[in-house]
Amino acid sequence: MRTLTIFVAALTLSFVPAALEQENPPSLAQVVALDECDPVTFNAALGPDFCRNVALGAATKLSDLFAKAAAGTPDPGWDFEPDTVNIKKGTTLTVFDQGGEPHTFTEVAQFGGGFLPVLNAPGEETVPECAGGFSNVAVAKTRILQGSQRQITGLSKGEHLFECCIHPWMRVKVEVK
Ligand SMILES: [Cu+2]
Repeated sequence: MRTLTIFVAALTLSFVPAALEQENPPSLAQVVALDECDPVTFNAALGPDFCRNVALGAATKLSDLFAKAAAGTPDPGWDFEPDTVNIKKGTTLTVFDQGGEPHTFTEVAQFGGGFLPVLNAPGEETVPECAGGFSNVAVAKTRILQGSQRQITGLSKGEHLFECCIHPWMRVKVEVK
């Protein structure tokens, strides 16, 4: 009986490493959200603490952000980096907001406009995935606050498109192999 117990214990132990080896530990990939919001003009219009940016002179005033978007030449300081991410299936994608204001990292079928028409390119319609803004729980769940992060897991093989529903020129293409 004692021999059998030892045998079963040994058998169990021998199975543990095999089970762990079945799937490689998921690797990590990172995207950074950047912006250069000007705390003075943004917070005057949008409320205290909306923009908490360490801009050091590189800030864009709120009126300039609107003007550039309306001209179809959106401010390049609002950006996801890198623009294209190639990952293997099982990789955890982490999106850090290092900017001064909130963003969303929202998967869309096709790139298009966000939920604030004033920030969309001329003639660009709101994509369905951004519709309703933060009153839509599905959109609100994709929000990333300043200094925080969102992790994306379980992406299927193929191409995935993500954009910010506030600043829709912030776009990332994720290729999963
Ligand atoms: Cu944004």
